[in-house]
Amino acid sequence: MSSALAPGGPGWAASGASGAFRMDSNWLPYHPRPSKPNYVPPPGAVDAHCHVFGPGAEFPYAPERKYTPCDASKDHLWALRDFLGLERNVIVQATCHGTDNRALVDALRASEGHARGVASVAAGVTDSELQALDTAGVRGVRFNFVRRLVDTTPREVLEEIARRVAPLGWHVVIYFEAAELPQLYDFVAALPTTIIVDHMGRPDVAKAVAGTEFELFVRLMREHPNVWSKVSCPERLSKSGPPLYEDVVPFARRLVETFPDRVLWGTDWPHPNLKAHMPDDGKLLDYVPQIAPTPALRQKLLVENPTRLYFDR
Ligand code: 0GY
Repeated sequence: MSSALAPGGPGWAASGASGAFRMDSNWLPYHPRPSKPNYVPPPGAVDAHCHVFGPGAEFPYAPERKYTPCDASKDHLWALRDFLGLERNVIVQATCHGTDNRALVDALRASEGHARGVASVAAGVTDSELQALDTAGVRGVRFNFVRRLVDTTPREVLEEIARRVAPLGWHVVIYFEAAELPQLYDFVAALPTTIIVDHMGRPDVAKAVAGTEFELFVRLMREHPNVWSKVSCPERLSKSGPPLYEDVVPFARRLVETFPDRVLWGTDWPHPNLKAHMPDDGKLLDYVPQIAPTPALRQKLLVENPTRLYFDR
């Protein structure tokens, strides 16, 4: 890693323009000077939800995208990983790249085994394309139901994709809003792979942690041992705000304590679509002991669970 890229260093600042692309004017770029976390993660800790964006001049953003981001290169991601004391990344294909996984694959190949990926694929993906993604380090596909991010894909198409990737040992990462879960419950429960739900299914944290909405999500995990959750993105869910995001803590902590072997954590760097507040990535790491209050829980959350899911082969 070039030290010039270190967070806060001269090469760190986000570029809002690249080739033919300009970051949306109502967007915030990633944090210009993340703080060094007080919490020191255990050896082998994984950031299991983060993205690379472009650079757009090299890896163009998809024509069908709903937003144009700032560039966020693989080298910046590695610099953040090292700065935060993490060792590995799981890079999730973001909707601004559609089903063109070239930026993701480029990052995985350059990672020297320190990154795995979650791709987005179209209905017509061939077996050899899936095999090439697998060789690069892809271990899952992402289904996105968040309407501001994507146009709808028919469920039959998604079911077919899940059937195609299951023999590779891949899982499905699924992103939805809590209000959608009643309609999605049976679809999710019937998928034939391990399922990872992004950001706890985006609960409304103004509601009770033991209320009907979050209970449905807990029931999904309780009744379906193949369902995991990311306990990431307090900054997206919180109404009380930074730096503690204290209103999100009871939701994440409940999942970590109830399902300690099926939770993952990630920064979500470079934090797409944030318009009011950009989190300090160091503070996001300091949030981990709030939601995983013992060393044993943190070892599972940051090391054992993501390693088992992504890095055992
Ligand atoms: C996230 C959240 C968001 C965006 C995407 O792929 C994406 O564009 O996932 C969001 O806007 O909530 O996990 O990065």
